[in-house]
Amino acid sequence: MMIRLSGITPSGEAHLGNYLGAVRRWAREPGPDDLYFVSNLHAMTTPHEPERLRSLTQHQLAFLVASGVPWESMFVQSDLVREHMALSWLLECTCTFGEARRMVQFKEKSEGNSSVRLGLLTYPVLMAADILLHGTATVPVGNDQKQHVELARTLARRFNTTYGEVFVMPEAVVPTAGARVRDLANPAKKMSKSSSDQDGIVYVLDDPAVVRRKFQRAVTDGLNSVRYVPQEQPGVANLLEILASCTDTTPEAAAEGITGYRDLKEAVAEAVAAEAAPVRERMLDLLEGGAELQKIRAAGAERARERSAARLNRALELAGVG
Ligand code: AQP
Repeated sequence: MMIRLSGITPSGEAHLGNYLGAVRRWAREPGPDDLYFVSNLHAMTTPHEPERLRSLTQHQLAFLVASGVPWESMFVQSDLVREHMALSWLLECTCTFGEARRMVQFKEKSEGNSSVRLGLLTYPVLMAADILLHGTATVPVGNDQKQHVELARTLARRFNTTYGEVFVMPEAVVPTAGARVRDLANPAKKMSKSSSDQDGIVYVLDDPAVVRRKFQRAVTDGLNSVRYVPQEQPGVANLLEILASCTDTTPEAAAEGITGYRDLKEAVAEAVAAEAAPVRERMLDLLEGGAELQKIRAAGAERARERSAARLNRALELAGVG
């Protein structure tokens, strides 16, 4: 089995970047051994509200199901909280403080913050536990997460040689190119769940009128020229990339026949609303019904537990605590 593991963190509601950049691809090109999980334990490294986290976890699971990601391949991380935390502890006791402290994301996110949660330091070890628990062979990650996969490899190697062979050696792979969606209000930034400016983010659950309004307000430039030149016209390029992604074409081809920014914004808003409509409807059904989502969640947890039990038990035994 060549398990490929990807996750989505419920740090906010699902947006167009999550969909066009990742989740639509997970649905369109699922590998036979792929695993997808809602990484809700990772949403606790910064202050969070328990009820909101609970509901965002359901929201992101519904998003995966509604987008067409095979439901047999998904689970929620906290449904295996004992398993993930047990392995995380074994790995924390395998990792040095220096290794954890060297993580670039920790350095960046903790700088100037006087009340950093310890979880921000240790979350790459939890990520290593996510990866190693399920026997993952490949982890599609961007540059910002490569160092964490490298840490998972270091810890797997050290544990295997110190205590005995148990973990598959994971490898970071470059994800198949998906759209890189930028913030509509600030095209220099990527569209992000935790962004403070709501106007720049198009949520999957936004109704079509809201989608239209957000695109009408999207930042462009004073050139009034619809062409794909990202360095000179980042706002227009972002709109063309979104339009191209929704209509399965190239940004250059998407620009053809569109003469003004008003028409461009209308065309993108229409394409996005059409692309998101089935996902939005299915998500709302799943969230309203509850029972179907609960069934999928429980079955996913059961499968994930079965898949990981022998490996975890072996690791505990090798470390002298099982
Ligand atoms: N703007 C984006 N364009 C393309 N892909 C994106 N992804 C996120 N934003 C964009 C991809 O969505 C998947 C799930 O994301 P995640 O939950 O793991 O975290 P993230 O990348 O940190 O997403 P956000 O929305 O930016 O969240 P916050 O604000 O909490 O950091 C990933 O595959 C990601 O690449």
